[in-house]
Amino acid sequence: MPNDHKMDWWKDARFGMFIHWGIYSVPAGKYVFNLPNGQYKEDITQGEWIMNRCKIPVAEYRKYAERFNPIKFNAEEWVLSAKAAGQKYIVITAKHHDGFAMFKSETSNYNIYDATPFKRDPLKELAEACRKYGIKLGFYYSQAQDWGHKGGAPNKYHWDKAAQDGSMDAYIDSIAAPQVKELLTNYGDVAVLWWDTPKDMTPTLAQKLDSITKLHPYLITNNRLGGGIRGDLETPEQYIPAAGYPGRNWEVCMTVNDHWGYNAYDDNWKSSKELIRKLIDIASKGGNFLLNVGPTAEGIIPPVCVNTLKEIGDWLKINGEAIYGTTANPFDYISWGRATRKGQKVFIHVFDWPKNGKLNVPFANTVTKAYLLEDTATMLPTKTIGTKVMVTVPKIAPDKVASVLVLEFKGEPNILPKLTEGATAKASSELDTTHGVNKIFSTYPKDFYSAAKDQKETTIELNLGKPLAVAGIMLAEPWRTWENKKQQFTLSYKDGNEWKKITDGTTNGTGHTEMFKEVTTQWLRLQLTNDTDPPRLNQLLLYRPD
Ligand code: FHN
Repeated sequence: MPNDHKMDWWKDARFGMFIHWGIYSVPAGKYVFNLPNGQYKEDITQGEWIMNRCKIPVAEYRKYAERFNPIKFNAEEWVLSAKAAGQKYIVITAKHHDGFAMFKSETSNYNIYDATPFKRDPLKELAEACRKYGIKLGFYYSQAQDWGHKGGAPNKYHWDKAAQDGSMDAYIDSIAAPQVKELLTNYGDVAVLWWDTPKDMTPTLAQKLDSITKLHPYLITNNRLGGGIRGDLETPEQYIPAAGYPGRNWEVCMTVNDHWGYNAYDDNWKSSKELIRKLIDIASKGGNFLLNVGPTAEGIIPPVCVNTLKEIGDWLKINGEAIYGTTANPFDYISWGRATRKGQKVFIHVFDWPKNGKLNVPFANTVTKAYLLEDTATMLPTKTIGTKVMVTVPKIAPDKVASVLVLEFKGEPNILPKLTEGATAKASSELDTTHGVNKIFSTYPKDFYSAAKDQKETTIELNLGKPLAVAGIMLAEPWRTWENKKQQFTLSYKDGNEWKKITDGTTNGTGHTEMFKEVTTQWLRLQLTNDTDPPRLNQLLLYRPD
C-alpha cells in the first residue's frame, strides 16, 4: 500500500551526506602498472572505479581487503560531522561496483567483517550513531554492476572472465537479493535505498529486488534500479538541472572534489561558499542536495571536507529556516540571488548585495513584514511599486555568501507570467515529432528539442506575441558534465526588419544562464552550433529586467 507521506521528512530535509567508502580507499587513487620491460607506470587519477579502469584481476583486487583496517573509524564522529554540516540524512555505499560488502554479510564472505583484519560492521555502528543523533540512514547498493562476484554486470566487459563471467539471474538471486534483505533487516529503520547504474537490469531482474523493497512502505528508493521502475526520486549527478525537475522529487548528488571515493592526490576542493550557493540554488528549484565525502582507508573523512561541511553548517545555523521544509522559488528568476518559500513567507537569498541599498523583488503582493534572518528584530521598509516590492536594506551585506531577507506577505504570490508563456517558435530543422522545437517550452527535463540528425547548426525564431522587455536567458541542455559537450549560441532580437545581436557564447553542455542589457522586442532568434551532435535544447526560459 503506497505511503503518501513517506517523502515528507525527505522533502523537508533538503540536505544529506553521501559516503563513498570501500577497499578502493586503500590504493587512494593510485595504481602502478608493471610494464613488460621491467618499467612501471603510475596512475594517480583513480577512485572507486580503480578495479575497472585499471583492469585489476579479482584475486589481485581482493588483496586490498587484506590491507583494509580502518581503526580510526568512529561512526559518531561521522554522524556528528553530518549534523554539524546541517545534513539530515546519510547515504553510505553498502556495496559499490567492486562487489565488496561494507557490512557483515552471511551471503558472501567478500565483506568487511570476514575478509579484512577490521572484523567490525561499520554499518551497524553507523546505524546506532544515526539513531542516537536523529539522522536518517540510507544505503547505496550497486545492484547490477558487481565485478567481484560471478554473473555481476560488467560496465562494458569482464576483464577477468574466469572470476567474473556467469549468470546475472543467478547473481541477483544468490548475492544481490539476499544482501538487500540483510540491509533492510539487520540495521533497524533504513530510510533510503540508493540503487546505481542499472546495467543489464531487465524488468524481471528489477522485479526481484523491487518486491523486497515493497515490503518496507517507508523506504525511499531512487530512479536507478532499472527495468522501467521509476522509484521515488530523480538523481541528477554532478550538475544542477537548470529548471529543476517539475513534478518529480529530485536530488542532486555531487562530490566536494572530483572523486567519489578517496583520492589522496585530488585537492580540487569546492569552497563552502560555492557549495552553500549550490544548496540554495537546488532548494530554490525544489530539490535536495546529497553532498559526498570519500573517507580514507583509516576511516577518516578528509579534514578539509569536515571543515567545509562545518562552514556550510554554520551558515545553516542562522539561515536553516530558509532551506529546511521550504518549497521552490514562487516567482521568476532573479539574477542577484535565489528564493525559497514556506507558506506566507518568502526567503530571498541575496548573493550580490545592492550598493544602493534597494532590492526589487518581482512580486506585487502586500508585504506585512520584511527583515533579515540575521536580525529578525529589525523591520525593513518596503514599498510595492507596480509588479515589484522594493525593500530598503542595510548598506553592508550581513553575510558574504548569501544574506537571507524574509518577506511575510498576504495571499498567493502575484507574479507576472513567464515571458515565454504564449510564445511560439519555429526552427530551421527538427529531428522528429517527439523532438520538435516546442519542446523548448516543456518543463519536463527529459523532453528536448533536437535539430535534424545531419545538422550541426540550427536557427530557432521565437515570437513572444507582443513586444516585451527581456534581460536574460536560460538554456537547459540534455548532456552531463562528464560528456564534455558544448554548444555555441548567438541570441539576436528583431529591431524593425533588422536582426541585432544581443549576446553569444559557449555552453558547458548541461545549461547556460545569462543576464544581458534589456531589449524590448517581440521577436528573438537563437542560433546554435554543435561540433559533435545535432544541436539540442531541453528548455529555454527568458527573464525580465531585475
Ligand atoms: O559509477 C558510479 C560512481 O562510481 C558513483 O557511485 C556515482 C554516484 O552517483 N554513480 C555512478 C556514476 O553515475
